[in-house]
Amino acid sequence: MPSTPWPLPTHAAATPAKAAYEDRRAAFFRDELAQLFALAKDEGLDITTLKGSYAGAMGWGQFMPSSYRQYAVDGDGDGKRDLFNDLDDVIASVANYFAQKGGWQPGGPVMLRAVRDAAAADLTQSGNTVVLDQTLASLASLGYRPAATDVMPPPQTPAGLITLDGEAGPEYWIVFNNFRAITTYNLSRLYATAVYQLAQAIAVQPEGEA
Ligand SMILES: [Ca+2]
Repeated sequence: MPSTPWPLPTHAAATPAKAAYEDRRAAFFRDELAQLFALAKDEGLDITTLKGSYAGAMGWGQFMPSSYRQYAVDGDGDGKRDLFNDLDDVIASVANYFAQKGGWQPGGPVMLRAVRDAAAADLTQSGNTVVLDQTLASLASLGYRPAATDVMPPPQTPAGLITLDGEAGPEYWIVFNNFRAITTYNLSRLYATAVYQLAQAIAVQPEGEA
């Protein structure tokens, strides 16, 4: 069985137990501590052996205890949801998280590079939350059109615009529901973009090549 690819330094109960009293999010961590004990009971785990990160997240997918209880699924059908050792469970559970919490749409668009007209309005969204307050059609009317793409979503598809720092200056990207779904797992736009671009690279990898 593989173990997590990085050392998890902390007893899984230590962070929520400590933060339940000291942290500005004490109520959140008190609930996570209760969830951890409930999780151990549900899954027959020995709480004294569980390891977590400094922030209380556990296993390959770095789920908090409440997310583990709510979104973990049994990917290999052995009757257990094991996010510490079972990669089939890990992958199925992250996919379930995307679907249940993020509203992931199978086959739906994630993001498209945009070409900006010289006179386009400034639509840069501040903060991390991705807002889908436009459509492909409204973005085009404001001066942001998708660059060449094999699959063009319908014009009324809800969309947002984000700006990323590229090697050659600002990059404009039109993002869709499935991009927002990834940000429910990790709020960083750079993280969501990296997930998408890595997935694209894996998808085009010829079979048998490493
Ligand atoms: Ca399993």
